[in-house]
Amino acid sequence: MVESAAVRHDWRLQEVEALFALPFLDLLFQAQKVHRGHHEPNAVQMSTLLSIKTGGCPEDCAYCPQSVRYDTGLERDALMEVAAVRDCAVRAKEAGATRFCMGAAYRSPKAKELAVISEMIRQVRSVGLETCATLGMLSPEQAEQLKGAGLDYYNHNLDTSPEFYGEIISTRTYQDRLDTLDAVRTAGLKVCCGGIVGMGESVRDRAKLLLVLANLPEHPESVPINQLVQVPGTPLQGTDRVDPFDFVRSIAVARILMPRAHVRLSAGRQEMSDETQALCFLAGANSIFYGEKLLTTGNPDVERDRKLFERLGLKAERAHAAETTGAERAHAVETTGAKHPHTVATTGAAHPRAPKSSDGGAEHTHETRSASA
Ligand code: SAM
Ligand code: DTB
Ligand code: SF4
Repeated sequence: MVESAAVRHDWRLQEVEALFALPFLDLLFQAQKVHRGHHEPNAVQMSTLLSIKTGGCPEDCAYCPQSVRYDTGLERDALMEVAAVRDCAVRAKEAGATRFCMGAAYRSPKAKELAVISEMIRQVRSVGLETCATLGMLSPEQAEQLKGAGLDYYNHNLDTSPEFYGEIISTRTYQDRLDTLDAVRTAGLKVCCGGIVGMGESVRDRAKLLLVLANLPEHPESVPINQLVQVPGTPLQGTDRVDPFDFVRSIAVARILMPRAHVRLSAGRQEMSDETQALCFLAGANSIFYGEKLLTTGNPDVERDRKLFERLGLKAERAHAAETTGAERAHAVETTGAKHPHTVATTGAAHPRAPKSSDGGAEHTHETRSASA
């Protein structure tokens, strides 16, 4: 690994737009340099998604098949039973995932629902997986409750720039989202926050979304960059498709602005060629959703990913220490076996269908990180 550059929180729009305007190869070279300064270059973190409550959502997000306002033919499902969620987590772990993300089509969860979900989090943790949830808006008390249940990450996306946001969602504000992110961070949870490319936004909107993320007081630990999955019945069905190179550019700029974050190549992989995905990894993506389903739409099957990882020499990254936050993280030694005895077995060897683990069975993975956050 080469020496890490300082992590900045004072990016200017002009600088971000200048990155987007670089020749493609110059941008990728810069992103790859940053990537190698902060991460193991051939390791990819793997999260599996499960929709624990599907459809019937009162919000009007124009991209989303789960909104009650659009006729997408999606069947609604009530909140799942805890035992069924646990079974899915066991299968995800067996397939090689290290993090399990539970998604619910809520505007915000109710107390009764949060009590059940807290139990799901405890069960998923006991399987030996990192936990993530995405349940809509949270109050500070709800975020604390989830932290108390052992939640590691909370996913809440800004989706797009503050300026374009109103074209996509009218039922909650950008500030509502920032408030939830603040509650999540204050509760000591790790933040997973990103957006969607391909909703008809301009390059400036992409730059502005990444600018907001990069200038947060602390960068999100995970930054999911989704390519819009066009679902018939949603208002965004039929939007002009994004040029794959422009999608790769968004990944590269996210990598440069937020050097320590895991940038996740998220929704949209099923429609991407292997070559486009390889360019995303070269641009600094080091996380994926793994397993044949996202929430309600498809994702590449495990076999396709296994072959892709093999062809590219990529390895599955092992689970991180669950309890480090803030200042601790700046010097964190990323442990696997010590804190998460159950995650040790999450390797290619134990699960022949899973992409190979990144440290080949070593006890610890050390990550060099700049201390200036
Ligand atoms: N209801 C919760 C919320 O919106 O906060 C959690 C689930 S919601 C499905 C999580 C995120 O998935 C959205 O913020 C959006 O970024 C992403 N998403 C939803 N539908 C998508 C689609 N069709 N294509 C790409 N990303 C999508
Ligand atoms: C995120 O940024 N992408 C995921 C996760 N966070 C929850 C969701 C993608 C959903 C794609 C459409 C669907 O499957 O319903
Ligand atoms: Fe509801 Fe979340 Fe879909 Fe928006 S993105 S409609 S809040 S499930």
